[in-house]
Amino acid sequence: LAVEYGCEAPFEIEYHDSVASTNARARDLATEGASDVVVLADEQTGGRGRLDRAWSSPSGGVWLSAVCRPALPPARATLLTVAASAAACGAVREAGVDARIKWPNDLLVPDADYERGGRKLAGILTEMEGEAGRVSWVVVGIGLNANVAVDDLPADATSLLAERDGEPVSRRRLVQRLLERFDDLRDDPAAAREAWRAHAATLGRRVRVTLPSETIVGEAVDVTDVGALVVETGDERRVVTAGDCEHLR
Ligand code: BTX
Repeated sequence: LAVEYGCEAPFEIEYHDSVASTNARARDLATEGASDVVVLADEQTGGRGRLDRAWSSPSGGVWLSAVCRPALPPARATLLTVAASAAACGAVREAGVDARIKWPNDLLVPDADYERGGRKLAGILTEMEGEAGRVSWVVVGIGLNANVAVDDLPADATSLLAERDGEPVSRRRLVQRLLERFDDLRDDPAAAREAWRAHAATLGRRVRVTLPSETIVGEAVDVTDVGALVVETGDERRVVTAGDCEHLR
């Protein structure tokens, strides 16, 4: 795998042919003090999404996790999720696939049959640890269905291989571009927000956001520089920092 990749990325890369979860491995490295390291696997046997949901990670995908130590208060650590989605979306678009960002953490490819969103191409899982009002580490996990057959993925998912009519993508170039963009955007909240907005599928849509304690329905009108969604419900503006979001039209 290291030979296939051979990236000159702004991160040191640890390669695995197969690993349970790159996020779990990255968390271990983070607690040992690592920084600016990326764990990259061809296959995950126990990939995870949010809320401990399973993430299918067959061989041929891009499953990676970056360990970062940003000088940020915990409330701003979600900036890294914004930077990662914008970076992944940009890299995918360079590979010729029209991906959009669905708040908070999905890349979708629009599909005529899926007017409420599209098929899921990628997902991002950010985990962090902080103390005394400071982030000690953040692990940003990106799962991108690159050279994977759709038969090996859940329904409603797609892959770069499928969207490119069976032509495999260069994972080396994809990861290199993704990590370069991520490195640029993670220190530049204004640029990250602009890049995010440029590719957003959620803005201007009517959405239903499910929070642990309530459900908000309204129009998604903006995203803040740390990635919170601004929803207009008719009588008020709500700023939501996390939750599951459904596009209603
Ligand atoms: P999520 O909780 O938003 O999405 C999980 C849901 O997405 C699943 O319940 C399933 O319906 C669907 N799903 C599962 N696998 C795939 C897939 N390969 N493609 C499309 N849809 C799928 C999103 O969580 C965050 C996922 C992060 C994955 C990365 S991979 C590298 C790193 N390591 C790790 O264990 N997780 C992250």
